[in-house]
Amino acid sequence: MDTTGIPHRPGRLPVIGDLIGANPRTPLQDTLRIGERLGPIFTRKIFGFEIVFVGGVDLVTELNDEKKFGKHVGMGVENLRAVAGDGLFTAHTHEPNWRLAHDILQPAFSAEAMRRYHPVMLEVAHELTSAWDAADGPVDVAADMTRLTLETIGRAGFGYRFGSFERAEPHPFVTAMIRALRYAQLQNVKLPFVRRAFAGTPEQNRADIATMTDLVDEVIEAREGSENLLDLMLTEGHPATGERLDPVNIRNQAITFVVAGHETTSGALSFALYYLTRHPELLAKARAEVDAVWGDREPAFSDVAKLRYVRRCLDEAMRLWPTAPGYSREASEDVVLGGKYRMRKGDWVIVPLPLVHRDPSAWPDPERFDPDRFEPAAAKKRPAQAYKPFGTGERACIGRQFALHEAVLALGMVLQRYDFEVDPAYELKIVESLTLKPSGFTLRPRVRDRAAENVGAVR
Ligand code: MNH
Repeated sequence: MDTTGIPHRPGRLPVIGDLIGANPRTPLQDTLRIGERLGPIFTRKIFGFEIVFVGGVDLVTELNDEKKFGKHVGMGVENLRAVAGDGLFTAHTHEPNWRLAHDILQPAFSAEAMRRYHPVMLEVAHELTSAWDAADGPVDVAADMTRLTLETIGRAGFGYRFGSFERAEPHPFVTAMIRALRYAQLQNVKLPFVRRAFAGTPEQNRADIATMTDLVDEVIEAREGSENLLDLMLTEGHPATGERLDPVNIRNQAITFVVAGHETTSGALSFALYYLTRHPELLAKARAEVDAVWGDREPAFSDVAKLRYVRRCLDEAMRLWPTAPGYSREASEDVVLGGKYRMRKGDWVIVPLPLVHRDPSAWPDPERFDPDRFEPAAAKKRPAQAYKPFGTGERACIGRQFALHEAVLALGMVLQRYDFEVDPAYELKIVESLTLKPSGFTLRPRVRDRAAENVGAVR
């Protein structure tokens, strides 16, 4: 698009542009730092390749208008097609397989489907608490939340057990996936030697993709015919036309759902625990809710949505660190954005969500962790497009309800069962792959002594 008049960092150089200071490991955090100074719209240019970023709520409200814009499959997402092909996340909206798969898979995310997943989610949450009961030192929160979410999507989606809690190291699928995601993301790095140093070799990448596809093929082979995602894909046709998904697309969907179905939820749980353990008074409030609503019972399906405050803690964690940290929007006609910036049909911009979620016009004191922002009365006062952790429009997250049920359930169970000893020296450090997660964040969980806590309180 025509970028004249859009701010950029001072000191842009010929040829390399804004390269200096750009860290290939932290593109999102670099963009945040730059955006916080430059305002609601800005560009970054590296080797003649200029990208427009839009983080202001007003402009994003225009971009989220489905009549004028749609999802752009570019940058990070385009590269992922090497891994996930025309799976739901990486498909172009105009590819027939997008709508076909969307319509076939929608029933797997209905309220009724969530009810079926609940026992599986509960079983996996118990594996987490068993692991934490047995831990005699600090636990790596993000690693254990990844075990939880991978196991949950494996079992609920595919009837497959990764055995995450029985392994000291991640499952080989996860190791291959993390490397393949990093490889895909770093294909945007323009300097070949930097790219190779950070991303690994094409041979390694081919091997990683083979590890993933082999496992998925094995899972499809071994399917036991319960009512899960895989089952829908293999047995159901389109609700209107009866058309079925082809085998290559099913494999792409399986990889997509395993990846999209666990990384983000794991990060959201980890950030929520980070903020709650940094704010003991908020943790106490969340736990009081769990105690009041669940007591020491195991939660039934309908108990999960009753944890309104726990849910707000997750919402607020995903405001500060939306674990899928952005999306791209493409003009579907010639438009003028914000009455100023000309976009031709096909021009696109990136929406870095942590900037949208910190726009001071919608979020007073944006850096403060405050779950009460999500009380219904407060939320109603905000512009509708100020909070988009699950994306927007018809290409928004299909797994939202799945993720929220799983995350509220797991966080509720953890608050119900443990006190936490924190490492006071820890400062939040965020690793970027496709998603965001706290790095090196540990807690020491201790099973609560309810009887002792209640002394004096109950008379
Ligand atoms: Mn999910 C799309 C965030 C959990 C499966 N997801 C998206 C998008 C965002 C997103 C943002 C839109 C991306 C874009 O516009 O390019 N997703 C999340 C977050 C969580 C999450 C923050 C957890 C927290 N997602 C899940 C889970 C599943 C899932 C769980 C599956 C079980 N997400 C998807 C799929 C898509 C998607 C599939 C692509 C949907 C489509 O384009 O039709």
